[in-house]
Amino acid sequence: MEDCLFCRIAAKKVPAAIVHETKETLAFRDIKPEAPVHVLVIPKEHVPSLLHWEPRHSALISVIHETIRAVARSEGIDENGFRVVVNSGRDAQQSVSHVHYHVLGGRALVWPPG
Ligand code: DGP
Repeated sequence: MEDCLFCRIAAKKVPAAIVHETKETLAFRDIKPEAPVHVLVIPKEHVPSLLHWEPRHSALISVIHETIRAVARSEGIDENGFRVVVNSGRDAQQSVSHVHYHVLGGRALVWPPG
């Protein structure tokens, strides 16, 4: 999708600090980090939000989880722990309509989130 920011990042038309890539997924640093490690994991396919995953995506969802694990290991946050957040819709303040998994770590995270 030409007008989708994360599609443009996935297509390398908009620069991003990429930390991990597979054929189907991309992981890059969030431009406004909320923790020492703040990486976004996205499918390269345009899926607007968590509500738009379909049964045909089950293998892709599995690759998303593998990508999250690879990022946690390469960023060195796997041992102490990390958080994965998916904002979905207005009340959760989803600001980019391309599903993305925030991977946050590198400090003690408070709970509950705001
Ligand atoms: P959300 O609020 O859950 O939709 O998160 C969107 C995130 O995307 C937010 O934390 C900031 C990040 N972001 C927005 N624009 C860009 C960009 O151009 N590059 C990168 N790397 N991150 C971006």
